[in-house]
Amino acid sequence: MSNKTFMMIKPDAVERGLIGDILKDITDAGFKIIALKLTQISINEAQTFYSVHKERPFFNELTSYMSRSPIVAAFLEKDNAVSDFRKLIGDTDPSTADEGTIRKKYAISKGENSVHGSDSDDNALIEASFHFSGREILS
Ligand code: IDP
Ligand code: MG
Repeated sequence: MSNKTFMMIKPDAVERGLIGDILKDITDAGFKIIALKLTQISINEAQTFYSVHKERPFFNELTSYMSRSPIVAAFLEKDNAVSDFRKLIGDTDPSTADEGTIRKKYAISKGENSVHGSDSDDNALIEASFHFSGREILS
């Protein structure tokens, strides 16, 4: 499964009308969209999705932000999808992200950083399964 990754367009970017721009950057970079939806998660779902961060000082800020308005969830396919997507989005903090990366172009802050990208093949599958049923994923 090393050719798939999961991503989200986060509330700050959906609120600013950036869904189209960000999806274009992703497909221009060679990723194929194999599942896609506009949705909104509850605070409880945000706490589950980000449970690995539950001891971090920003956990409450992160989970209220991620549940405050709609997101776009997508499952993507490309060779080396996880690492290539992390390169495409750049550092967590836009102030240190490389020029041309999605976070450098669009993110507001380290917290409101416009996009999520899975950090491993295992997490890509876990995160995609959180948002998509089998029949929503193209093969
Ligand atoms: P990543 O999204 O680049 O993998 P993580 O360290 O896994 O970064 O953190 C998950 C998310 O938590 C980040 O994308 C960001 O939205 C938020 N976050 C991370 N560090 C901070 C912080 O120091 N303050 C506020 N929010 C943060
Ligand atoms: Mg992470």
